[in-house]
Amino acid sequence: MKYIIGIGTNIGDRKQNIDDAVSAFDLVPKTKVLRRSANYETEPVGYADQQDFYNACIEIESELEPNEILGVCLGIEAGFGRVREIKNGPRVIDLDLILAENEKIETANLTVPHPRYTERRFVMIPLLELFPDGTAYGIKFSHHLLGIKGQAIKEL
Ligand code: PH2
Ligand code: MG
Ligand code: MG
Repeated sequence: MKYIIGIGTNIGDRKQNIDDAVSAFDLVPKTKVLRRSANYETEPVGYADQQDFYNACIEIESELEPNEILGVCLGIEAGFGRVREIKNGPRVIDLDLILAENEKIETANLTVPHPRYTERRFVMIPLLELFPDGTAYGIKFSHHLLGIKGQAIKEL
């Protein structure tokens, strides 16, 4: 199955953090990174008083199940030494499972598609780069961009 992972970072060397996260996905068994968006410098959303983020999206292909991919994301985050403090606050790396092809999942630990991705320019713009016609795995998403106010973003 193919997955879209959203990557975000605003602590330390943000470009290096994204590179390291992508390399980490490539080391996961039965998993390969298919495509990677550009990096984007983005205004913080939800909690303003912090450094700008770098964001990107990758498309991976894996034989692992969605809940296993969630575990992979949390494991890589832990490997970066991520500590969870302020909600929406600074983080060395954040790996969010955005799409699992066109599957809909709602369990205690995991909601896919990601419940807020259509409200976030820092996810939608990299996703649109990967899917220029605005449809991913049959899910049309690009029209949601019209509803997003503010959230400055710059391709790097
Ligand atoms: N992640 C958040 C909250 N706010 N803002 C930007 N620009 N980029 C993010 O990745 C981000 C955010 C929660 O995960
Ligand atoms: Mg996030
Ligand atoms: Mg997260």
